[in-house]
Amino acid sequence: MAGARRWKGWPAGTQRPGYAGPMQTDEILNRAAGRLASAESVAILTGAGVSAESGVPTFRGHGGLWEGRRPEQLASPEAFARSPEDVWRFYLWRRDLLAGLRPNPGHRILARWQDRFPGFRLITQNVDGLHQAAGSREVLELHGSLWRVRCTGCGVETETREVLPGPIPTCQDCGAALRPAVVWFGEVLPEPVLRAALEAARDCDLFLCIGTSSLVHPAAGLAWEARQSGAVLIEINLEATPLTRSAHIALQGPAGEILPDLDRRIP
Ligand code: BV8
Ligand code: ZN
Repeated sequence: MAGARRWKGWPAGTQRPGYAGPMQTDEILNRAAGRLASAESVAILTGAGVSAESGVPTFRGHGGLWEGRRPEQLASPEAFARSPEDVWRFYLWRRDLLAGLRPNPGHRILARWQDRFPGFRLITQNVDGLHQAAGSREVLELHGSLWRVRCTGCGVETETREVLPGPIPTCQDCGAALRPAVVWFGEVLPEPVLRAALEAARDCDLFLCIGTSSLVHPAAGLAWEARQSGAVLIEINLEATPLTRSAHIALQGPAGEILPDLDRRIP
C-alpha cells in the first residue's frame, strides 16, 4: 500500500476510540456467564474486533483498513482485474504485518471453550488465522484465509506462510497469477462453510457475537438467524452496532478483557 504505515496499535495514552470503559455491571456479566454455563449448544461469530488487541487493524473503525476508503476498491474481483498489483500490495502488506502478530487472551479463551461447552462451533469472518494459532479447531472461515492463495489459471489452492514474491505472485504449476483465497465483495461464500454456519446458528441455544460491526452479509445475518431460532443472543463489542438492539445481553468493552472475565465467572 502506498506509504503504508505499520500498524502500531492505538496512539499512546489515548483512550481507544469508542471504548467507554467497562460499562457493564457485575450483574450483567454474571447473567451472561450464567447463560453460558447453562447452554446446551454454543455458537460464536467473530469479526475483526477479536483480533484488534493482537494489533490487527479492523476494517471500519478508527485507523481501520477501510477507514475513508471504499472496501470494494481493494477487496473485489473488479479491483483485482483492474489492478492486481495494487490488490496484491494490500494483501502482501497484511501478510507481512500479521506474520509477527500473536493471538490475544480473547482468542485463547475461545480455544479453551471448544472443549468446555457442548456443541461448540466457532464461525469467523476473519482471515488472519489467529483463532487456529490459539488452538481453535474446525474453525468455520466464512471469508477464507490470508494464508491461502488460489491460482487464477489452474485453480490450485495452497496454504503458505512464505513471503510471496511480488508484485503479482504466480503459480509454480502453470505460471498464471495467484490471488488471495479470500472472499471478496460480490463473491459468494464457500457453500459448505456457510451451510455449516447456518446450521450452527439455527441449532444453538446460545449465540455469542464478538467484535463485528454486523454490516457484512450474509455473515451478519447469522446472529438474527440464531435469535429467530430461539437462541439467547449475546454481543461483545466496543460500541453499539445494528445488532445491539436485538441482543438479549450487550457487553461493551474489549473482547480480550471481557472474555477472560466471563470465563472466570462461569461456575
Ligand atoms: C455475497 C475480504 C452473494 C477478505 C470481506 C445483503 C444485504 C446487504 C449487502 C449484501 C447482502 N448480501 C450481499 C451483500 C453485499 C456485500 C455486503 O455485505 N456489503 C455490505 C458492506 C453492505 N456482501 C458480499 O458481497 C458477500 N458476498 O453475499 O455474495 C451476493 C453478492 C452481491 C450481492 C448480493 C449477493 C461477501 C462479503 C465478504 C467480503 N469480504 N473481506 C479480506 O480482505 O479481509 S469483508 C470484511 O468485512 C472482512 O472480511 C470482515 O471480516 C468483514 C466484516 O467486518 P468486521 O469483521 O465486522 O470488521 P469491522 O472493522 O467492520 O468491525 C470491527 C468491529 O469490532 C467494530 O464493531 C468495533 O467496534 C469492534 N471492535 C474493535 N476492537 C474491539 C472490538 N470489539 C471488541 N473488542 C475489541 N478490542
Ligand atoms: Zn496454476
